[in-house]
Amino acid sequence: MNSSGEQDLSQLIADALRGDRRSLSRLISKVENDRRAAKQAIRILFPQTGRACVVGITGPPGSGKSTLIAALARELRKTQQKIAIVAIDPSSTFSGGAFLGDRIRMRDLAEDSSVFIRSMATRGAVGGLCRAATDVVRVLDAASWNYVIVETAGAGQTDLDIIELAQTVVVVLSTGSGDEIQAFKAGLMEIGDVFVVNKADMPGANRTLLDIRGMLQTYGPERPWQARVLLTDSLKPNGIHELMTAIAEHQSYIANAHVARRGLADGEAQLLAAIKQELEFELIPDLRRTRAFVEYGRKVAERTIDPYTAASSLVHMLKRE
Ligand SMILES: Nc1nc2c(ncn2[C@@H]2O[C@H](COP(=O)(O)OP(=O)(O)OP(=O)(O)O)[C@@H](O)[C@H]2O)c(=O)[nH]1
Ligand SMILES: [Mg+2]
Repeated sequence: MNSSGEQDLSQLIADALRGDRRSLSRLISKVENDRRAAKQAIRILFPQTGRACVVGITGPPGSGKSTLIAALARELRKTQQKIAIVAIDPSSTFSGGAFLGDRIRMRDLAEDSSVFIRSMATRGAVGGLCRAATDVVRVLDAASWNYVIVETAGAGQTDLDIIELAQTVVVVLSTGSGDEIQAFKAGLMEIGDVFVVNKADMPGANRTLLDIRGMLQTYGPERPWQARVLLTDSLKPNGIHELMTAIAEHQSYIANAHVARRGLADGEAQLLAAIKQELEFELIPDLRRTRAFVEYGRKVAERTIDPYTAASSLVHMLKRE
C-alpha cells in the first residue's frame, strides 16, 4: 500500500472509531476484500480489541438463527449494550438473503443506532472467509461494539470454524425435523456451550429438549462447563431472557483465570492463524517463484522424486535461509 493509501486508511479508522457508521461500513468492506489493508488496519486497531463479548450462533439451515438473533438483540438492548450482528451466509441458497431482506422483522433493529448489522457472503471465498470474518469482528470490537453476534450455518458448508472466533457458541436447533441427530453428526454437540431448541411453539419441542439433554449426557465429553439446554420461541418471543442469562453465565465462566482462553482471546490460536496466512499468501507464492521449486516440480512430474521428499527438501532449504 502506498503512503496516501495508508493515510486514507488511517483517516477511515479514526472516523470509524469516532462512531461514524458510514466509515465503519467502508472500513469493514476494505478489511473484508483486501488482505493487505486488513493487516494494516489490524496493526493499528489491535491494542483496542479484546473487550467485546463475541457470541457465535450456529445450527442447521432454517432452525431460526436469524429470528432468534433479532429477538436476542432486542432483549440485549434493554441493558443498553451496543450490539453488532455479523451474518455469514454460506451461499445464500438457504435463506435467499432473508437476514437483511426481511425488512419488517428487522426494521426496528436496522434503524437503531446501537445496533449494527452486516452480512458477509462466502460464495466463492474459499479459504478467505475465516480471515475476513475474524478481522471484521476485530474491527467491530475496536470500534466499541461490546457485543458481537456472529451467525453461521452449521451445515458443514462454511469454512469458518466458529469456535476460533466466538467465546461462547450457541447451537440453535428446531424441533421435529431430526435436527438433533443431524447436529450430533455434524459435530455441533461438541462445540455448543448453550443449546437452544427453537420453535418451542411447535409440537415436539419438549421431546427434542430431552433428546438433546440425553445426548449430552451420554456422548458429551467430560467438560467442566455444563452445557445449558433451553427452549425458545423466537417469534413470540419466549425464552430469550433465559438465553441471555445462559450466555452471560458462560461469559463469566470463561473469564475465570483457570479456564483456557477461547475464540479471539486465545493468543496462540490467533498467532497460528496469522502464521498460516503468512505461509499461504506470502511464503508459498515466493517459494513458487524459486528455481528450486520449478526444478522439483519437473522432477515430480518425471517421477524421479516423490512429492513428499521434494517438499521436505524445500522446507529444509527454507529453514537454512
Ligand atoms: N413457529 C416458529 N417459527 C420460527 C421460529 N423462529 C423462526 N421461525 C421461522 O423459521 C423460518 C426460518 O427462520 P430463520 O431465522 O431465517 O432461520 P435461520 O436458521 O437463520 O435460516 P438460515 O440462515 O437460512 O440457515 C422463518 O420462516 C421464521 O419465521 C419460532 O420460534 N417458531
Ligand atoms: Mg439466517
